[in-house]
Amino acid sequence: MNRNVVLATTLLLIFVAAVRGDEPTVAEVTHWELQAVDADGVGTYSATDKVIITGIVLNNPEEMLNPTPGTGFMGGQWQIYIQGEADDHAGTAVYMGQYYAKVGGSGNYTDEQLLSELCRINHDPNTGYTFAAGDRVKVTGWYKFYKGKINVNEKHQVEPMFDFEVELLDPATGLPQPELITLDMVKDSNDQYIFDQTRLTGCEYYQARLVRVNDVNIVDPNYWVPDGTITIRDKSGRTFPVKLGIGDGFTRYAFPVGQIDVIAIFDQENPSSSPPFKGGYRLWVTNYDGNGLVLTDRGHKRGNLPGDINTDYQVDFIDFAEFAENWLQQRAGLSGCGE
Ligand SMILES: [Ca+2]
Ligand SMILES: [Ca+2]
Repeated sequence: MNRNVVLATTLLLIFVAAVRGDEPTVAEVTHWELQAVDADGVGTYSATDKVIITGIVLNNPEEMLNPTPGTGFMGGQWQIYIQGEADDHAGTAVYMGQYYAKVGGSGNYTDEQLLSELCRINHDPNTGYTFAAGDRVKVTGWYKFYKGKINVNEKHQVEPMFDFEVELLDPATGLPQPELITLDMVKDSNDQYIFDQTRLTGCEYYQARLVRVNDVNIVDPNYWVPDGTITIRDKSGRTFPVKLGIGDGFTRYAFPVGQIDVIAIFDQENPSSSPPFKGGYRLWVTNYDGNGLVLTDRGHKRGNLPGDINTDYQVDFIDFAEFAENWLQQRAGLSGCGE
């Protein structure tokens, strides 16, 4: 073929590929780029079909949403938050669910399919390592705007081409230092959420990142249950909702009393699915270790007594009763993988 024919053929192939759209476009983006919003809080990123993001995993997914197949409206679910590093001051949630057809998606995963997918995304494909909070990872996937933020997800499609991949960059780098905020940085003097489209101040600046709020108290401890939402209040009278995860600490321990600190993922889930998306901000604490002063799970268990399930530094019938109650339970997506 002469050079003109080669050029013409190449252009034709590019044109055909573009028209057919058979290869999704993908680019590595910062969380900051991915989370851009307009004046109504609607996500504006659309430069590529898929994105590649990197950062630190902030939570263990099974302490946030129940992965067990068939549970809840969406069936088994899985979600991690990934925080950007250095000057990438943003973060992104990565979500997967079982029953996409309930929300306009292409179908549902069977229980077996869901378990297979959970096993896949809980482990590094190159080493088999089980991901945990504090790992540096790379995620490649599609994305979809939902109630105030752009999530990396499967766009509610069950076909394999919509899968996302999680890969390990560095294991056990540790959680980022939570950013210390006061409620007057995210609530105005009328106790209303501060929304700033530039994301340089207010709630948007902290979305999907780890924050710490000091010297607050819980005003409605009757909502202290797994997956419940409590309210904290500071000395100025400003309040903020704290969504509790489903970590076992919320049943094991009483709520911390008096003035406490809170370490949490700053989240947004707008009450409405239509704009504006300027509300629904909340702090999400996925587990509590019973320390009494800080609403968080420090992740450094004391005692070193095997069998001390409730970590009260003695092995006795209380531990045994819990052991018996949970006998033969398996954690979906972690147990039975690769068998
Ligand atoms: Ca937002
Ligand atoms: Ca014990």
